[in-house]
Amino acid sequence: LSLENDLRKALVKEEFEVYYQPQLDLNTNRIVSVEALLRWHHPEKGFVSPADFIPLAEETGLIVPIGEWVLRESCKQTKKWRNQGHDISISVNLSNQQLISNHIVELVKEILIENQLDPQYLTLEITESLAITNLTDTLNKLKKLQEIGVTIALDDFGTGYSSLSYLSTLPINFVKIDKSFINDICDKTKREIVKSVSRIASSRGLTVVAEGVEEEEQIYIIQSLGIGMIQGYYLSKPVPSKEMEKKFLEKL
Ligand code: G
Ligand code: G
Ligand code: MN
Ligand code: NA
Repeated sequence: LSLENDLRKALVKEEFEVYYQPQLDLNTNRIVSVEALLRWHHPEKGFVSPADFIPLAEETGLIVPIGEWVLRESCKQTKKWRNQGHDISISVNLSNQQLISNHIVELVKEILIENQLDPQYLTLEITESLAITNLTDTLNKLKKLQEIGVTIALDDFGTGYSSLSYLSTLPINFVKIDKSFINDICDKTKREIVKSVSRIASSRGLTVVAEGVEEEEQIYIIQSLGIGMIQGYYLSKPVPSKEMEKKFLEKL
């Protein structure tokens, strides 16, 4: 309960920070995008992992204002990077509750306009669990977001109640294959699954992203499976904006 109280105050007390993790396009060998990942600097506990506070934020509904802040903050940062001449896109996690909220499409539009960021540079990551609740409403919102030019990515694919049929029924542009599959990519069975997902996704015109790439050897296999983009510790862990600039953007 005390953590919940602290979480309620965290936005006003400006204890949140957005970290960024690069995504590499294997065809051009360029960092084309970064994923925004929220961090909480708790006044006493120090760094609280999102794995611990995101579920709490979702239970309490606090994820709605917090998620709005992440979206605004990361779009602002991306516009700044683009103004500096870096051709970079932003990928932001969207929680179930944010998508359910009535004004989500208007909110996304508003934040893009506010930052003068072209919708083509924003990707919203949704998860499979979110896809099955309020299906008709969810599908409509996702379609509207695509209509305004925003990219939709299906995150953590292969976990939970994943289904290959999502790849042909959901209005999505990207599919991010969960790191558990990439971790075991040397295992023949896992590799066959990833291969199937990649083939079906490609036939639908979806871009496939491999998450959790840690070793160089994984990249050769990933590339042979027709996967176009990678993300993971091999490139970098999520880092603050300044570090992102130093490590990746200044070289462009
Ligand atoms: O970043 P890791 O960086 O430890 O993130 C842990 C979990 O928290 C992941 O499942 C990630 O998707 C989720 N997460 C991180 N930032 C955000 C955010 O801004 N919004 C939502 N909804 N989830 C986030
Ligand atoms: O659930 P989502 O995919 O949005 O969150 C990504 C999560 O994966 C974050 O917690 C992020 O820090 C973590 N992550 C990113 N790259 C790697 C990696 O190479 N290995 C592992 N173990 N975790 C990673
Ligand atoms: Mn994600
Ligand atoms: Na993921």
